[in-house]
Amino acid sequence: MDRRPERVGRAWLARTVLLGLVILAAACADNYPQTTLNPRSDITRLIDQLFRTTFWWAVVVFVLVEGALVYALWRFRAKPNDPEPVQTHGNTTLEIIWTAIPAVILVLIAIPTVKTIFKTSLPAPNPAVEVDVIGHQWYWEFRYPKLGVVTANELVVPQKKMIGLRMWSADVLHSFWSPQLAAKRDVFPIFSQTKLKKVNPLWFTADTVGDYTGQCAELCGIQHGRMGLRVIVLNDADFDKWVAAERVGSPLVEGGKVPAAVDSVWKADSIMTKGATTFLTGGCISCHAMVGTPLAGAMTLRGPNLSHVGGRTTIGANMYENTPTNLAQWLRDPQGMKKGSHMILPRPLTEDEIATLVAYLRAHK
Ligand code: HEC
Ligand SMILES: [Cu+2]
Repeated sequence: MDRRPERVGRAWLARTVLLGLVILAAACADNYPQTTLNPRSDITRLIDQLFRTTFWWAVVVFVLVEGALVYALWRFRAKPNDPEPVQTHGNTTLEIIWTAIPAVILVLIAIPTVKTIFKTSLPAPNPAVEVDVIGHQWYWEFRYPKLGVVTANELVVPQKKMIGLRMWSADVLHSFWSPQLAAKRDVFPIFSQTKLKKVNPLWFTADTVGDYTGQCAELCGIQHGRMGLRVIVLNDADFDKWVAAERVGSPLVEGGKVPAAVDSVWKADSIMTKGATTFLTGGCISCHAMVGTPLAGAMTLRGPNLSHVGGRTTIGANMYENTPTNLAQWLRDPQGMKKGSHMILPRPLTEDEIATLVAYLRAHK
């Protein structure tokens, strides 16, 4: 093989260019959901504007500086038999100029930056819907204290309404981030012994109905990468319908009590009664609040509230589609489905129990 330095150099250049092209092509993929460059809410638009302002300043600086550099390299390059050039040491005027210009540019960038930081880190001025966001290893809990809803992993909100989030963690540091809808914001463990007893606010107003993804953005353990979320934006009528359904058996509405009318319908349904029994004997109750069981009203169990899990589009924090097959496999082998997760069954379930539980969980919309 030819190992002359210029050949090796050229091979590296070719590889670098190729890698660059691959990265560029990947960036062009359409419908890339977790992009900050396609803002769909008021707060992400503010951040995007700031990014673009800073970016264009950087482009101008880059072109001027690199242009001057390339011009100087070419114009004053050494030619054969050139005499030694004049040696210059220090030039006060030049030094003042090249200190002053960057200083002015930095101030011009700092003004919108500081303004945006202040604006985006305040609590929501007048939220239409308030949600408490609680990070857990490795899923998200969403509580709507005023609407009486407790759910997980899918933050359902109405469009064009200011949503006010208050965020904390039940265990370690997490960070809430839905790139198109809401800024990235740290979620602190308020019950820890550290000094970080801080509930962080965040607000956003979603432009349009849609389904957006998000992700924990602070390394928080083995399944950090699988601590996803969805933000589902509905129109007002659909949102009201969703709230009404979620309120049935919510810990925030009469401590999880089911209205008598609903209760009698459920009691007549064999899947509901058989399922509730399996939920107890299978040990699910020790970690999950569930409507119609003695711990329906519990707020601080290890796992997500399952009272309306049948209505969620995904399970495992946006990891799997919520289908009967995935749900069954989740119950058959939770550690195989999400290694290291805190769902550890006290004993394996029989296939009969799994079938009962799948039907039972799916019936809870
Ligand atoms: C030791 C505690 C524990 C036990 C026991 C347990 N779970 Fe879980 N479960 C969890 C945790 C924690 C999660 C969240 C896992 C994650 O996404 O990281 C979870 C998640 C789930 C989910 C997915 C929910 C969602 O919205 O993503 C379902 C469904 C579920 N469990 C059902 C059950 C059933 C049914 C049983 C009983 C057979 C059971 N679990 C027993 C802790 C437990
Ligand atoms: Cu996390």
